Amino acid sequence: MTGGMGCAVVTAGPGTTNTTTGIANAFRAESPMLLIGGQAALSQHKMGGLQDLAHVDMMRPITKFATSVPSTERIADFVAMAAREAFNGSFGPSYLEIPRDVLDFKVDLAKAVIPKPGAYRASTKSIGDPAGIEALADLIVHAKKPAILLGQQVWTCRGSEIAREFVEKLNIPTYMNGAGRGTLGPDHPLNFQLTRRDAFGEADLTIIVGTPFDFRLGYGKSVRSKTVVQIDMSYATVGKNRDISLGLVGDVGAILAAVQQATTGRGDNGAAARKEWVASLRAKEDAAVAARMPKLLNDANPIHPYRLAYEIDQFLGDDSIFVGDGGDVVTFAGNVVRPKGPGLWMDPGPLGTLGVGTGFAMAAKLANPNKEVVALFGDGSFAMTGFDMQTAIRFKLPYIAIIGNNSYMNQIRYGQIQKYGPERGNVGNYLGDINFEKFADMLDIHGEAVRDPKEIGPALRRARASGTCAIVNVWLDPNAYAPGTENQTMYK
Ligand SMILES: Cc1ncc(C[n+]2csc(CCOP(=O)(O)OP(=O)(O)O)c2C)c(N)n1
Ligand SMILES: [Mg+2]
Repeated sequence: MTGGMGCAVVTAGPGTTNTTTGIANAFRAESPMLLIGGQAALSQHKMGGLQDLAHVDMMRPITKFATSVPSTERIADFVAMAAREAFNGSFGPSYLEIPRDVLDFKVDLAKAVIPKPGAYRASTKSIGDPAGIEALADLIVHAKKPAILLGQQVWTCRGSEIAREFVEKLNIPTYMNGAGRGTLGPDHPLNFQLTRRDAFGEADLTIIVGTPFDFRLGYGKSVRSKTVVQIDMSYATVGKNRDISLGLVGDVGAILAAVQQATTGRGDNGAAARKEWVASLRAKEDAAVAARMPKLLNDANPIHPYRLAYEIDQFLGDDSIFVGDGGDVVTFAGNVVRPKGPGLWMDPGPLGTLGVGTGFAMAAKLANPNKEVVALFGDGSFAMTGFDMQTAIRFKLPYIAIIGNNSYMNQIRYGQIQKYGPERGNVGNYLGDINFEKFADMLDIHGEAVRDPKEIGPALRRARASGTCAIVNVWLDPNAYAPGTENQTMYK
């Protein structure tokens, strides 16, 4: 959200265990952050002190760096070390445990190691091997049917503008995922969404930028073109799960800028020869959008989740930050809701952590006081952390919580029905009909329930007008499932 390192300070024991899911989420999502936790005094090490636990062992597999600080003189030095590690390769979380006596002890300033801000680590804006830059420029100039996928590192590196210029100058059809969404606005002529399978099958060159070959790309299998180039901040990610024709490691924005520079002066960079390719994909994309439109405009009652997703897409302003936190309902929204610009999309990420929405919404508002935050929750997901809305109210961080309420944990229910038969679908997944709008009364904020699809838009506008935190509880058809859920793509 800020581009810099987030920092959280928590107590030892349960304070630290409470952060594990958040830290694990940051680890998979490559978010730079520093967690500082307490520990019993070193003088009572392993004696059974209050809140004593093996925190460092616990944090090691879910951080890039985890250690205990051995002395007061070295605290600042360890903070610098942890920060350096958080920005090493693809970003991520670091953890420091500071025992109570190390924290309380006073030392002579002259004896302390205190790295200077700005002087303790190098720039991360590396372009990697210059030969790789030339090689990719060469491939692009000669490609007749290239396609590109812009992943979240484009946003992490704050390379959104560079990426937009890159695809525009080189005329390359563009797909986006994760926090890379919004790099091109919804109406940009090179923004494609529904034709990725066609494009990655037919392309003579596919460039994957800042997103791993993980489950979201069928571990690389969904990229079927002959020439595949991968650009990533992490050396360990490039070439993992599938062979590549060329790999480039460094800051993805700096690399795209250097490659574009290397293509300039080489005729028209091949851009004109790609017109037909772009037009043929555009025709397919338009046809797919038109074929889907009746589903989005569905005015059935109970409300179809596609209709809710469509109404949210229409509702979002140019600056609205969209947060998705749910199962099936967010899978529906994933293909319909389009952020209007870069940095306006937050989702559970590759760890798939439900319950992130409330914290994400607060963080988004804290980092962007002038932007509206709109969060879509499943009813199950809202129930996990929704109560913390009172924290948002206390800190004056308003956001609109839309609950796609189908009374079930539907994404899991679907899988259970498939595996164990219809009579077992509800086991563990039925949540009941919860009138979440009444929670708004308790908090003294705006809340309402919606059962008529035509009322979604007006209800969202009333929530916006309230200026406070608001809850819009939208009752959905529990027997509609997203195509992604039906195909169980998250497991493939
Ligand atoms: C913290 C966490 N717990 C459980 C899961 C597994 N899970 C994935 S989707 C889902 C259903 C969530 O229900 P809801 O938020 O109501 O969304 P729906 O599928 O009904 O739209 C669950 C439990 C998860 N991803 N994260
Ligand atoms: Mg649900």
